[in-house]
Amino acid sequence: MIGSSIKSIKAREVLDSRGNPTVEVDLITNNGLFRAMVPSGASAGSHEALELRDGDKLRYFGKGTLNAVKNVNKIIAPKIVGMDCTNQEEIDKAMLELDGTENKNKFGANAILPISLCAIKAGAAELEMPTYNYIGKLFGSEPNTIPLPMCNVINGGRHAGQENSIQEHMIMPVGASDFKEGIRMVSETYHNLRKLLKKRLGAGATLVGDEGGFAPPEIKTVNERLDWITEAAKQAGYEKDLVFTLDPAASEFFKDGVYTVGKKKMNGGEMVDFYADLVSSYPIASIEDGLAEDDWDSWVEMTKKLGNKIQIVGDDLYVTNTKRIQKGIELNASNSVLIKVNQIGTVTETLEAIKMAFDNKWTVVVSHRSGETEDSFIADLAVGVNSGQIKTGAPARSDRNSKYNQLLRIEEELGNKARYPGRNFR
Ligand code: 2PG
Ligand code: MG
Repeated sequence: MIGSSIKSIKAREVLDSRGNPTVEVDLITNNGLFRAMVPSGASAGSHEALELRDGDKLRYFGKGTLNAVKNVNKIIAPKIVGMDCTNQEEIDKAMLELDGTENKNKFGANAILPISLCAIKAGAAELEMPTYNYIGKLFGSEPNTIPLPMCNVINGGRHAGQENSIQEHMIMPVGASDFKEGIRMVSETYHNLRKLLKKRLGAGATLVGDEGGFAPPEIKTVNERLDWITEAAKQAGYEKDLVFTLDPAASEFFKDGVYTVGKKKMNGGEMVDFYADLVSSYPIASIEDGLAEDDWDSWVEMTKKLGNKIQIVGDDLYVTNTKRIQKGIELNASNSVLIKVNQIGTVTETLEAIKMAFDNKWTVVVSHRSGETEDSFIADLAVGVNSGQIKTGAPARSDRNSKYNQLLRIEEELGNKARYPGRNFR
């Protein structure tokens, strides 16, 4: 087939938004150059596919990715070059077979993923489609939904250099009539929060964490943080248009059966009660990773108690892995899944995870990582599968806004066809 075969693949080490090395791949077909970059987590789940780091302490404190780069250039590329770029499943399958391990332990998911992402972009170009439409074709959907943005406005936990703290405090503009209006509501609220913080606590309180949300060290409890956000939303005039979502990233403060939030120590049941209290006091619509990644019993308890009121999202719990999602479905451990491409390592497996969730009436939140790049692929992914929700940080910093900006473009491109879920996201 003219134009569709992959002519070359080349990887290199570049920097992510935290200044850590990551892998970038250039893939060339007759249609030109297609590029993809790999994101990286800080509060990563222990069941994720392997992120291969060199371990050479003399380079980037051991975080180098030269071995992953070498795996692409020397081993994977020679097998994939020559393949038809529109054959996504075959490309991903070939890489999985070549790696041959359960968790991409041989090459690293950071070697496999960028090729998979480049292939999607090249395949879309070959078929003269926008990437989201090509994803829709592979997924069997008619892409028309611009996702609700779940925007992080206060960073805590690992992303803000804190311990025993809720990680992400987010707002979702459910009252907007389209994405463009939604992102404006969020941005104006974010800037109002900045003004409030500066006025009352000084400029130091407006410094930001890894995902662009403010990280005021003096505001320690989740209640106080939500109060500040409420005030900022009120001042912006959007109090009724925004709901809150949280990602406590509970595996980070769970040890030997005990959850420690601030100075408070709780067991799983008490942790669920803690969330139940919050849900009755604030307009919280969604809680992700409220419990630790292997504390299945507490997840089941939380879903029983709060599952019909709010969205309960598994991130570290499922790691975009159909085996773990299947277990969650059988146990009724949540009603939603977070999707991160680098947790699993190929586009094909990512789409399978999303399909499994939808087939079981779960919601899906497509997500960034705390270490990001300028690659905006996840915006196309969210539209391509009609996920209805995307979590990609504060409406600030270009690593986060590259995704929001791509969604603005897609919404414009879809014109009258574009749908925005608003309050009906569940
Ligand atoms: C999360 C993510 C992204 P990280 O926990 O959901 O917000 O963080 O990439 O550090 O795992
Ligand atoms: Mg999370």
